[in-house]
Amino acid sequence: MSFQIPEFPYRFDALEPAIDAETMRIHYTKHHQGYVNKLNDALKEYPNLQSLEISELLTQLDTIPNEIRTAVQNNAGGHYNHSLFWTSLTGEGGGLQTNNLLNAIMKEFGTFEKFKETFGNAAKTHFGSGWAWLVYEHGQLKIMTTVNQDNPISQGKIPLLGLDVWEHAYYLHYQNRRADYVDAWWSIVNWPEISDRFNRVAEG
Ligand code: MN3
Repeated sequence: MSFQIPEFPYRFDALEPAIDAETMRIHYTKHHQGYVNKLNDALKEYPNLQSLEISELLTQLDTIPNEIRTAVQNNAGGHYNHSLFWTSLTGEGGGLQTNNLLNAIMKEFGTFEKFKETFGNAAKTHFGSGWAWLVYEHGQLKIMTTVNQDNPISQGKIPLLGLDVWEHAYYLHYQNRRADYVDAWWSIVNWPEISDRFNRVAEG
């Protein structure tokens, strides 16, 4: 058994103009596929780890043998993060309606605009490669960032929405203008999907 890249959930041009087709094509076929390949490579001699869920690898990093731990952290993380990223986005529109998630956001951040501002600033100011996240922990929503391909689940938090701020996610179209990419990205967030995730963890 080896880890497989999930099917891409829409056309590469589905998120234009926020994210261009060529960026999406390279991001999925080269970067995401690369993480999957390197993860399988790292686990080649460890059949017991190959049968775990990707989330299990990331929540048990301290039990992974030393010689492959960094490779697993980076590449299982890259696989998990990108799988979540594709399904967090849509070209079909779909804003956040009044629902449990919006209520929780208002409770935590005051207004939806304030939430966007705080999350956006975290994404824009994160130094170097990494991700900005909306996570759920102990009944609360929080905003955080991680470096490289680290994922909040390794720190006991449940990721609901993640924004890839690696240059490979935006550089072809936006060059150094990460802030423009972050601002445009809000228009393609799949809020119905994020709301479903929130309802599942809030009930669980
Ligand atoms: Mn990426």
